[in-house]
Amino acid sequence: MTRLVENDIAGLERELDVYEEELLKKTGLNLSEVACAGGNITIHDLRKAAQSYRVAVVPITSGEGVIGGFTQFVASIIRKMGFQATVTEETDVAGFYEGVCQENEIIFMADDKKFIALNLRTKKVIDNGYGTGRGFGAALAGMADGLAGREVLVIGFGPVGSSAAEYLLESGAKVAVYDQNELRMKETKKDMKQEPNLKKALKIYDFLIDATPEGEFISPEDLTDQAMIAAPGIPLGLNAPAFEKYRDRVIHDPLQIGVATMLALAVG
Ligand code: 2YG
Repeated sequence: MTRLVENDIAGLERELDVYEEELLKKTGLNLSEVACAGGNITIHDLRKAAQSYRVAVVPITSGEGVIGGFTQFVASIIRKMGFQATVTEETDVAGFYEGVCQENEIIFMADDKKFIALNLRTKKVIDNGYGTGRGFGAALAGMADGLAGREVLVIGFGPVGSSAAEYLLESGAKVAVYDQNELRMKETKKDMKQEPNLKKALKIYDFLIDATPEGEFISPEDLTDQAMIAAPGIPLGLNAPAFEKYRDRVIHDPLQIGVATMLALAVG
């Protein structure tokens, strides 16, 4: 799991509207709609939840400590979905206490190992990796105008890749998986195809999920002309010329889709 740095999220809060316009252009869906698709809830249910839940985001100082702008950006993504969200004054346990006492029933918090959304009313706890995988699966489906019956290659079968693959199977897609780690490949489900050779596979599949922490390992000549890529992996797996060529069919962000889908799953 890649740990974000301040620079990965600097300035993104004020660009959230532009980000959402681009998402809408590429997928036909806004952030809440992608989140609802990935979270298996209706927009109506999300709107209702926004009237009944308030959200607190708690800064956590353990491990490598607070990432500048992280909790503020998380809160702004949640507000973009129509919810009231605040970053607590206090950090850690004191912050959690403050958030609960202010009657927030959804708590977002992240240390260096786990980033979670906790629903205090239903006791549901959602992991970022799970939400991110499902959200990017839903975004790819939006870009492709549905993936039922289509072949999708998932690169990287960690928490994000495996949940993306789960979402794609639920959507009726034919899922193939590549992971450089043989043990991970063994974890693929029986109805998933294993692709042992990445370069060969990239030449076959038009629909890709890049769920690896590797950067710049994909060049333009590796991809099909029709390729569409949803890339939750940080840093981006496409190198600069590949991103330039395919940018209108690439979805990549450090937090937006993952946080939005965590919220939809947490209130679902
Ligand atoms: O409260 C804070 O500011 C810090 N304790 C947050 C630490 C977050 C560490 N985790 C990550 O940076 C990522 N795993 C977050 C998810 C990225 C998903 N693309």
